[in-house]
Amino acid sequence: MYSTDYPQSFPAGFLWGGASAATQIEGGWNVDGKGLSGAECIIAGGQKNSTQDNVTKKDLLLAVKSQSEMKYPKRHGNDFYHRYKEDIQLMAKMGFQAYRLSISWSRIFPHGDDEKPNEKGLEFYDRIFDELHRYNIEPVVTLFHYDTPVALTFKYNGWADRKIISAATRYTQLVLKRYSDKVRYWMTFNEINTGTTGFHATGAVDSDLSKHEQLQLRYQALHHQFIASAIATKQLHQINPQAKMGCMIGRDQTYPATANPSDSILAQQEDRLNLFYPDVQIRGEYPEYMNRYFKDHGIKIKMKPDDQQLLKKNTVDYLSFSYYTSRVSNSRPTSSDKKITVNMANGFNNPYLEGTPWGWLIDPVGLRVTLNEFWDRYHVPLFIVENGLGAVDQLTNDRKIHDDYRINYLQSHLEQVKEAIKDGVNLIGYLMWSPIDLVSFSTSEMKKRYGLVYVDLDNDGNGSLNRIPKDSFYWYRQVIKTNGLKL
Ligand code: BGP
Repeated sequence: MYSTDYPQSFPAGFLWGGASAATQIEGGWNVDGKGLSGAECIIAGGQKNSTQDNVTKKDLLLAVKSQSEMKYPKRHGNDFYHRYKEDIQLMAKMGFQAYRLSISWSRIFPHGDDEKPNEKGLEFYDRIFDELHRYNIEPVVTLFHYDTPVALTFKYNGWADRKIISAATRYTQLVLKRYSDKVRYWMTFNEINTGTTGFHATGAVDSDLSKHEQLQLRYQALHHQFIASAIATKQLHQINPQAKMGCMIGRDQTYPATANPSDSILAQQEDRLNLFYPDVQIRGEYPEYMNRYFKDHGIKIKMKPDDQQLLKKNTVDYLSFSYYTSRVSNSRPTSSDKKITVNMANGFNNPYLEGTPWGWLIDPVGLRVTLNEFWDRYHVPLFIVENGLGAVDQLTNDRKIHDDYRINYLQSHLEQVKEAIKDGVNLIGYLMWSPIDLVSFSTSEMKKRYGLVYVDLDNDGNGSLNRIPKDSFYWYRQVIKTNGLKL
């Protein structure tokens, strides 16, 4: 019988917690046999940002050199490598039920494709997962979070060469198996939809190419990631049929600038360049609209005969995404329409929204729209695996951080999440970014802070690394305790 009941709030079993990534937290880059990843060298080196288009091999060589000379203290992340027990205890104090982290490929295979894995690296993640389980915190693990081993950039130009797939899937087979009884939730590529901007996602140096050649190379590299993702999904389902594999995209809800149909069609076209990724990974095939896009832009994707079947047969179990902001498509910008780039996406300013100190537009309702649109489109479980506010925090004399702005941000987004659940969306959980302050990815700064816990470390690497809970820490603890009843 059809029931008109609808959920009133967060369901039982909803996973509350937070998220981070190896490159931005771990540190410990020069211990226990770890190799380097391209993105972490660039973050640490500070010469360039790895989300930029103009990273060259020379930059990478320089960054590797600076790394080995230990010139750049930011490379320490927040030193999670040595302080994980304290950090996990703090998460437990907030009542975390899940924590998302990524495995650093170059900690396991220092050069990406070494003959033997680095046992010390594997043991590190064993310790992390065991520690999390001690507090009943479910690990949620990203296999690739912007950290292709730098050796594979030199060898294959990262994901541009199909040969990287066998190295990548040897790594995924190993870790999926090794941690099969410790991890149930996995995801393949972090924000795979940012792969056409910058160096970070594909680990491919293409600064000497024309714009068109660059796009060709990046879409080809992304095809290789789709294939590696499908293989990893197949591996997981064979190893542990109960475990779940997700895809992960960076979501900026897209609005037309006006009710003019030309803005609407543009918004749809630009949005599809992001929806393309979950379309492939959830529906198992390249969508028709991309054929036209590729043709119009002179792009040809080289596929092997079995690729299409592989994609079709190995779709993911859930859709996870980050949400920080929204964007505006404008087909007829005038001089007063301000162009902005937020979260690696280009768009226009939205006069209805306020921005963060870094200009990211704050749009909680956009999150509800996203959740509803994703649920309507895919009907697979959804998982918010990043949402948070980057801000400058002030440590007061009595060693407190009164971050009501962060509480407001998280609270207003959670209110909309609750509405989306009432709308009928099937949501697995909410993981805020990030429990402990970490190095910002797009700016390589420490002062752009996201944590509920403050880390005493400045942009130049000075500080005790001591942890201090912020006001938001106590607020979030209450939210989790009441399963979102008290926001
Ligand atoms: C997402 C990335 C994260 C994280 C976050 C915040 O795009 O997945 O790694 O960094 O954005 O961005 P930023 O650190 O650039 O402020």
